[in-house]
Amino acid sequence: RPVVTRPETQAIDMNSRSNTLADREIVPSDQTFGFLGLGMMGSTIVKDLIYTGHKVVVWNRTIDKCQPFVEAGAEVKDTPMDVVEAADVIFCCVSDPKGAKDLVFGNCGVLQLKDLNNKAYVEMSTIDPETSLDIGEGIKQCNGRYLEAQIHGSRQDAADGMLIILAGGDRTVFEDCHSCFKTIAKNTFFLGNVGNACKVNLILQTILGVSMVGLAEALALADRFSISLKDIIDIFDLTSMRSPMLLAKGKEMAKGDFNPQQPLSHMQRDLRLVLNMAENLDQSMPVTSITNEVFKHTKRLGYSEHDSSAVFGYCKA
Ligand code: NA7
Repeated sequence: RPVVTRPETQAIDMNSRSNTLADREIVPSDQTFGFLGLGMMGSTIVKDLIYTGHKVVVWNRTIDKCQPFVEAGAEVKDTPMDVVEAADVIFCCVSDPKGAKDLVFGNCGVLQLKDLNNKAYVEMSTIDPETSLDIGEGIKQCNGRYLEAQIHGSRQDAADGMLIILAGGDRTVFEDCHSCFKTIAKNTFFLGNVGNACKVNLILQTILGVSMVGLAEALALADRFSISLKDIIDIFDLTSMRSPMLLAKGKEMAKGDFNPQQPLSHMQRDLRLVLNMAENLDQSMPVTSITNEVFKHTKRLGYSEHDSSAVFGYCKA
């Protein structure tokens, strides 16, 4: 087994701004926005929301991560329920479906409030359609409005304000979020009912995961032949197969630089969600199944917190 060191956790730079913000005329909504989850994605998004003049109330499980946001002007609350009390629109952006459900249905969770009084809840964590339907139903039963707003893009895309928002559910919430989405995304799609945006997001992740393993396997073969990976990538760049994502990932693989833009554990989570979704439909997905196994094994080698491109580590081993 190769010895794998964990990637360094980068502190959020509260002074950095995406270049794109200067070109966007953003008139901040006068509503109060709650934000649950200040991981890499959440903190980057909140930083820009504060910068563009939104009033923000935050909560994070590890409370220390809230401090830079207090200094930037956000209010901090002790529990998700407290955030909901203080805000009109509440975003959630945590690691996985279980975390997303805990924040809604758990102790001190959103639904402890019983009457949400038409407040809006926006789920940004990557989740499967069933989880989204459950959360949406819970919110609606407590007189709230629900939108799934899945974020497609890397951590760098978030830092650049270049995410793509895929939304489904209550259209009035989608409209309430207009100035927030304009701050963080280059494109926003409303895809209809709850569940649709989750499906589209996971389908896009399938394309990404399968492509990444194909690239890693091919580059590992080149490496065995001692062919320069740089040459392969330069030639690949001239072909009709070229894509910005595959080029970027190929360069990372060649350098062995797996700085997490989209952590490998998130990619494997998404493939697992895709396969569960397909299982319910009896849809055969042999290539995705194998891709999932490759990512699972790469996790076991210690690359969970590295970028998904670290799958090259498995292919080379
Ligand atoms: P990170 O940087 O790994 O951050 C994960 C966040 O989720 C972080 O704030 C965690 O809190 C929080 N988390 C995880 N599990 C829980 C539970 N059970 N309860 C409460 N909070 C939790 O991920 P990213 O920011 O890159 O991505 C977040 C989502 O955006 C993800 O779904 C992507 O697909 C899209 P912690 O700080 O560890 O206390």
